[in-house]
Amino acid sequence: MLFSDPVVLVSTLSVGVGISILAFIFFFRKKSVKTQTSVVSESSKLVPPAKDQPTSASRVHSGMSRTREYFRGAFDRLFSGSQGSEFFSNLEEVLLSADVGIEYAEKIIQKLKEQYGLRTPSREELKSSLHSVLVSGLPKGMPLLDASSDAHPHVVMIVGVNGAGKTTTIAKLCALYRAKGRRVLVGAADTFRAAAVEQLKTWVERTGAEGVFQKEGTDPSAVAFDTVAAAVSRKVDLCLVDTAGRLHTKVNLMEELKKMKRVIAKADSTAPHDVWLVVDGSTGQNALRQAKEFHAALSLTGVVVTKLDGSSKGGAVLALSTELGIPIMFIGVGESPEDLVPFDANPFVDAILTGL
Ligand SMILES: Nc1nc2c(ncn2[C@@H]2O[C@H](COP(=O)(O)OP(=O)(O)OP(=O)(O)O)[C@@H](O)[C@H]2O)c(=O)[nH]1
Ligand SMILES: [Mg+2]
Repeated sequence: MLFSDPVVLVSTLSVGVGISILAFIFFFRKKSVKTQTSVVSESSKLVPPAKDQPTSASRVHSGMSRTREYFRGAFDRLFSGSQGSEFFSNLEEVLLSADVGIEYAEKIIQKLKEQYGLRTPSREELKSSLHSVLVSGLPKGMPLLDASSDAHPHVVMIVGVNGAGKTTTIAKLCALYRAKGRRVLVGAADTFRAAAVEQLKTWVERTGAEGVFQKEGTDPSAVAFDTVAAAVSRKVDLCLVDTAGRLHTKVNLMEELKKMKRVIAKADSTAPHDVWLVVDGSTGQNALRQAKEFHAALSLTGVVVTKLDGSSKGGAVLALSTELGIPIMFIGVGESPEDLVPFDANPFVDAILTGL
């Protein structure tokens, strides 16, 4: 017999057992892979619906990350050496580098010195004192313009130098007010570039707003007049007039905008109800200079500060609101439509000082 030889028997048995073990392992590996796959697909059915959209405060928090990082690094250096009056002059440098502006930086240091004398505060103390000084120096958040209860239509002229973010801000405002169910009409009074009109048209269509668009080269004031006249006759809630940011000279730009403001009043004697300046927050002291010039020419009623997400100089917002005395209406902290957030002092200062 084949198995009469014990050696053959043992080796045959071992081969058999080996094959069985391999088959066993193979079977169960396959099964466990299968099981795993099915668990993954089962559990994917259980994934909760997409989380709520980030809140305004969390958008501001992530948008302000560069400014926050700047302050964290600067505080590390500040607390690794200097004491007393040298500490305060170093702190003033830190504030100036964040574009807080000289006048406001001096005021902040003055208040801190009153509180601490020549004693050097601890990091925690400084953080909490700065928080209260900054929040108390900033105007409280403006109530969000409720376009439904105001004058109909509420006309806002949007002005600013080229590239500041005017058209993008208008697109974001369309998204914001359309989401609140308001009827919004936009006028493309930047007729110097065909691309500018097209850019606005796309957003108007995407958000379900309405628009007045005319040929490139049309007199911008004529477009503004037609826009406001259409807004009045259609009884929309909010009317936004986009303007050009670049003309041959700055004098031309200001004169054109002043003329437009006068012409808008011919279509509705109470309009424009607001003139908002859009400034690029990453340009720091330049933004402040621009704001002063535009304010002198057009009597601004509000400022929108954009591109804070791309900058470590978020202090410009502090300089703008404290030195000009014009309310900051919105801040832009990113490129998506929801990244235009009504300005509010508390979450803004929190976003800069958290984790210091
Ligand atoms: N990261 C970031 N980018 C922004 C923000 N706001 C605007 N931008 C970008 O800035 C650029 C210029 O924006 P526009 O809205 O075209 O600027 P404008 O003021 O209308 O410019 P002109 O029409 O040339 O006068 C675009 O690439 C926008 O996407 C913001 O808050 N964050
Ligand atoms: Mg534009």
